[in-house]
Amino acid sequence: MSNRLRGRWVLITGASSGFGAAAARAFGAEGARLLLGARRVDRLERVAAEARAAGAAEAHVHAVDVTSTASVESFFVWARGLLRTGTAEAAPLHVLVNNAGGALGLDPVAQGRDEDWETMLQTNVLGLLRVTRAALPLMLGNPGGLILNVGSVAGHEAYEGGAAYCAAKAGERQITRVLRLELCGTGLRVCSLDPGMAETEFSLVRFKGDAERARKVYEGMQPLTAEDVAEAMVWIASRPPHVCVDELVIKPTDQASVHKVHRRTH
Ligand code: NDP
Ligand code: 8X3
Repeated sequence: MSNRLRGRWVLITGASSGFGAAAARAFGAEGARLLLGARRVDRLERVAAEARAAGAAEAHVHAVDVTSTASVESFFVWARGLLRTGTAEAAPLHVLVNNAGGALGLDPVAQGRDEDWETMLQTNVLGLLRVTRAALPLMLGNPGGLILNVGSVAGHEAYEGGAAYCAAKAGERQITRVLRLELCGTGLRVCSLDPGMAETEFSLVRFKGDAERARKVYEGMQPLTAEDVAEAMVWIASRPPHVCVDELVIKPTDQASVHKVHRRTH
């Protein structure tokens, strides 16, 4: 692995579990400096300790709820303090991983719940916009930086019960494309990393704590792990500055499409 990430600042939202936590450990192993956000600070503290043990030059945590502009703004006041903006030692933010998000429910539109729809759009779409708006001043002027948005195969394919989540991840994909156009010429790179089935807390959250229903999602097939996805994130971020991975779809070998998943019966 190159040492392109050593000492670089990497900010990860949704770092308290799943992809975000694995990303903190993986960027940590590259010697990066980490700014980690999510709502569960106790979990973030644990992840930061793991990232430091893996080799992170620094790992700092702060609460953020991406559904709230005020929360995102106060998170960035904290982040700017650590980056020491406006001082002689000011350091740019090199990588922003917009990962916070997820799904709630799998109800058909006819039975859909407003609060689920609103949360999915607030986190996956508006949260990503809020965080990106706040991060951009810390990234502009530093070519080679990367905004890495976590999308999903749900942004490419439709499935029953996925109306709001598929819409949200299609929205993420379009926002990524818009940013790619808006930032062309700044040297900043923008990527949508779009995973298929990965066993994290995603399904537990989607099914509101129903562990048995969550377990069944991956029954008989081998899903991606959070580490598989984090490894892809590090690869994308450590390409040379003139290389932008615009979109990357990563799926389990057992998943050919959202509707075709090979499951072993024994
Ligand atoms: P997890 O549920 O394990 O992680 C989700 C993370 O998002 C948690 O750290 C959670 O932290 C954070 N989060 C959720 N809501 C908010 C909020 N309002 N403000 C701040 N942070 C928030 O799932 P994954 O790791 O799988 O999911 C990460 C991303 O990957 C999501 O965007 C998801 O949609 C996407 N994805 C997941 C796939 C999968 O199969 N697992 C496949 C494709 C994409 P906290 O609760 O502490 O705030
Ligand atoms: C998570 C993968 O297929 O449940 O984004 O939408 S899927």
